[in-house]
Amino acid sequence: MALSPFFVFPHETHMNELDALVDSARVAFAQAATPADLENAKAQYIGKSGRITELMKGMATLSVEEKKTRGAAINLAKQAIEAALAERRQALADAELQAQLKAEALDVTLPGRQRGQGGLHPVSLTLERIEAIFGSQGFEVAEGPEIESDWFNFTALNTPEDHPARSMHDTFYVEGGSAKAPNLLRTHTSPMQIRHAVQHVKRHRAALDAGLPMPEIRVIAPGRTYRVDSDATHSPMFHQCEGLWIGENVSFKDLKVVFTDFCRTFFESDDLVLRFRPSFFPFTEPSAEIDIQFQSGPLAGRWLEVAGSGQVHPNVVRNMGLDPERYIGFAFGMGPDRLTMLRYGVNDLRLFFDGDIRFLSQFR
Ligand code: 2NL
Repeated sequence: MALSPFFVFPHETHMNELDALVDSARVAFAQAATPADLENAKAQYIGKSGRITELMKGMATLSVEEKKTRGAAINLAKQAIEAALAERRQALADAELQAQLKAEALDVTLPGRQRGQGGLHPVSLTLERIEAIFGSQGFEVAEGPEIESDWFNFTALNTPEDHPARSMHDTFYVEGGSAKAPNLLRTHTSPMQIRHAVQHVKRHRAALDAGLPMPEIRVIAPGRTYRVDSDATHSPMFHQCEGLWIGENVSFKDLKVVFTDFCRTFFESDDLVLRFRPSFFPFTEPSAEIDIQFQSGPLAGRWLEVAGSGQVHPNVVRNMGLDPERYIGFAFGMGPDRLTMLRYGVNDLRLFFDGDIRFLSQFR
């Protein structure tokens, strides 16, 4: 586009020194990136020893007439600089406010923080299933102390004084009690069944003494147990659930029926068979290991040991306060930790007790 004939190039204008001063102040203010920079720049122009003050002082030698016009011109320049300063101050304040608003921005459309949903431990889920299944077969649930006396944990259960289970290598002994009757962390939940049976017998003492029949004892004892043992399949703390059934007419057949029903319900499969394999426990005679075999599914074909069992030893029946000639019973003991591993296909017991929520939360 052609230039207008009235256009004048800037270098041809007589830009007076005051205009130049105002321009340079504007540039200096624009370059100030922070309020502190801006105040420094301000001092150079309108501070006590700034350029404007210098110009004012320079008027001393002028005539009154010259002072008037020169003073007015300097004042105009000063006002222009002050206006530029105010404008820049505002701009910096606005920018700072915008930055702060941006930093503190709250996106109200984001989903709220959720409270973690709790859930039961997989072994607790197993214990609940065990209690529900045996509950439906008329078994009570007995819970009690984890610190036990030597009597309830060993002696009442017909365990000889020199039995290896009583050694310091196998059992955690705790303070309290005496040398002859030490306290310990229970190594199984049978002591709780003895306690339950003793209470039951006490409640029905009068009937028993009158030769009247006593209601059957049908109880399970789930809970924490402790042994000096630690590897991929043993933890010093583990769970146990024992069952006890005592009456005048209870037989091994009843145990088989009850336990077969339990296994089929617990593993949600009727395609499963049981095997009772002769074994030995101090508190039962005869004794048997209970193995199960799935006929289909991922575990099919292998015999899996799931419980120990047997007819309650006459000495143990006597320690419950009952006549072993009249009362006979069956007991079994199983490991809920191992049952949980089988049910979910977990191969390392320690995963249950490491407390890693990523593992544990898969089961709830
Ligand atoms: C096992 C073995 C068993 C028992 C536990 C028991 C309890 C009383 C009387 C007699 Cl009160 N016996 N319990 C009997 C046989 C085996 O458990 O291997 N458990 C995991």
